[in-house]
Amino acid sequence: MKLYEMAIAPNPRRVRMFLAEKGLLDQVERVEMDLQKGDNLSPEFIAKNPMKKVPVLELDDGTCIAETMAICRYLEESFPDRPNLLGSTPKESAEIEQWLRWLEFYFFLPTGMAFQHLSGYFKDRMTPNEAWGNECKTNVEKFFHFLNKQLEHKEWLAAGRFTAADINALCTVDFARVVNVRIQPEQKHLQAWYERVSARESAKA
Ligand SMILES: N[C@@H](CCC(=O)N[C@@H](CS)C(=O)NCC(=O)O)C(=O)O
Repeated sequence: MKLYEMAIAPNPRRVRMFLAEKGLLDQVERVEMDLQKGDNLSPEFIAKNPMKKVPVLELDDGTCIAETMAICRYLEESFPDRPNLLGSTPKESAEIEQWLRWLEFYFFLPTGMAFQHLSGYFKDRMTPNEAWGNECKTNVEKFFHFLNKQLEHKEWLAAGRFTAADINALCTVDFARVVNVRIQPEQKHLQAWYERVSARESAKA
């Protein structure tokens, strides 16, 4: 398998951390792309993912899978003997899915929008709107508070154990640094969870 990615980009990190938790990193050849230079806009790459985004997992038969969670689901189902990260009962799967959707819609997307609209990183392919960037950044700050409250009485976000929800939240908390949003000193539950998840070997992947 080949993973098209960029090491510093947050979505590929979610996949690498997932692979590391499953002990599968060595089964994947990593192909580093330069997104700002536009490696993802070449005809060869568009043939792999017409949405022009990384990560893309290319299977040995040439099939290309785009979308972080689609890749993670493929890995989860292909390697069922490895640690489960997406739920092993209907109730667990539903709770994890609920969190994945909250994290995607109300945390990752606003963080990405704030980054794109405030930094101008992709100004060659979009028109940044500072007011929208600031609105998104405010929503990211609100989500930090939400996470802190949710973690008041639990160690992990979903299913009472470490799951893909913790991976996605960690990668987004770290990504939020690019728009200057950080865990606040009073957000003690979030900080304790952050230290727990960051201490895992997979967080370095
Ligand atoms: N929904 C996609 C988002 C992928 C995405 O936005 N990837 C970013 C890097 S983290 C990218 O490739 N950006 C390049 C661009 O927008 O030109 C996923 O979950 O994989």
